[in-house]
Amino acid sequence: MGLRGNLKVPADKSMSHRAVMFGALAKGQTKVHNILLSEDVKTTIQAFQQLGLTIQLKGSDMVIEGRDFTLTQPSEALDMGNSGTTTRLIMGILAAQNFDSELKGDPSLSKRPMNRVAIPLTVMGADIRAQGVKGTLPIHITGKKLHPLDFEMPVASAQVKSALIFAALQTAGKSKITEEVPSRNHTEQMLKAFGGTISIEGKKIIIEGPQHLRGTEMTIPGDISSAAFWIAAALITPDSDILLENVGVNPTRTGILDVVKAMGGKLELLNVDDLAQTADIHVQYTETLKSVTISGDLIPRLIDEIPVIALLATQAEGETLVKDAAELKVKESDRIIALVEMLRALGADAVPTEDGLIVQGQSKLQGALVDSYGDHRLAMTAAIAGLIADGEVQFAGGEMIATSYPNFYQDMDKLCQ
Ligand code: SPQ
Repeated sequence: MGLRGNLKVPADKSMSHRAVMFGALAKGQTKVHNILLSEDVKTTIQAFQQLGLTIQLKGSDMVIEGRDFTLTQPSEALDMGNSGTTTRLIMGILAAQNFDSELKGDPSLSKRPMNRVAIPLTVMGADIRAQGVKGTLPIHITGKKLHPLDFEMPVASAQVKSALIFAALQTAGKSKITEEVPSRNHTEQMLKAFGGTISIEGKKIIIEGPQHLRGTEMTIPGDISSAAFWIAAALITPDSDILLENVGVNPTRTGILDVVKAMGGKLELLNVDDLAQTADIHVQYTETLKSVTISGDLIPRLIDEIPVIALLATQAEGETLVKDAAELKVKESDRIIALVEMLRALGADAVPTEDGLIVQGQSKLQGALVDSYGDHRLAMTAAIAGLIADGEVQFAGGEMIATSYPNFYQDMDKLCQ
């Protein structure tokens, strides 16, 4: 049975986190419509409430009374849960505040490297003490007056870039961040929407601080990283024809659309709004998908979609190669190892490489008990595999899906009726 009908996917997670943070740091009121209330975004909201913010939620509308960069010292450690984005971005904010704070996280987050943010912030004069060797949580931050930075990003990471932008906004002078390979630019775009200034000169981002921002009103579009699961599901499930409405199509996030086109998938964008960077995505079952090579600048544009793209590759003719994606090793799980293990358990032909994986298509998938490693994107990939596998796909850790997509199963039921 195919997937059919229209669906409004949940709001963008990256943008929702940033809307809370900018709303907190601006002066005056910010109204955010269609905010994502997933576990990760709730983590951000709760952290800012502990930092003294008044945040009102009514359905998916949020009203936040900004504090003009002056937060209150929290009375206990801020719990970052499973959210890498909350942790890294808040480090850039707290490093320049006038108080001490402590960050802790769940076991998965407590393994992820925070040095990538702590090191450049320390160069700015920040005082950040981590307990683990790789700068892992728990972390203690003593707020300091920072000085500007001229930094070349060693890895393409929107989280590192955003942390440094938040720090630079609170620092007198011109900070420069050079990004060899561009990563998602929601922070830069949202900064402008809140009345801030940022200049982009080629690969260099320049922020002159200190700045004051003003509250605004915005609507968050659907998350292309969540839409990706239904795009893949519809392409590989016979008799599928779906329309995903009002999805964010910021070009720094649309690598999956380029890959699907290169694979020969039946996908078209309708109602494209260039200004809002949104579109409806129409996807149909495609009998013959071709293999592709995914590498270089394309990787940051689809980094979170690689698990479900790899599943797609099991149904494509030929060899799909993913390279330059070593970043996958430091996500909610080691997504190279965990993904290959899952695909193999399902009967697919997949091998890990140093910086990615190779998938040989086409394989008939079979039901199996697989491990999602407590990683929401792997759990959703397993659930989509279950739509086409012969037999049941079972996995533990399904509750982690709420990290980014609380209504995942309801939406699956809607599309699979
Ligand atoms: O927040 P978290 O846990 O790091 O979330 C993930 C995800 O799969 O949802 C990564 F595991 O997305 C990151 C993404 O990989 C969200 C993000 C952002 O909002 O800035 C940027 C990417 O990470 P990075 O390290 O490339 O900056």
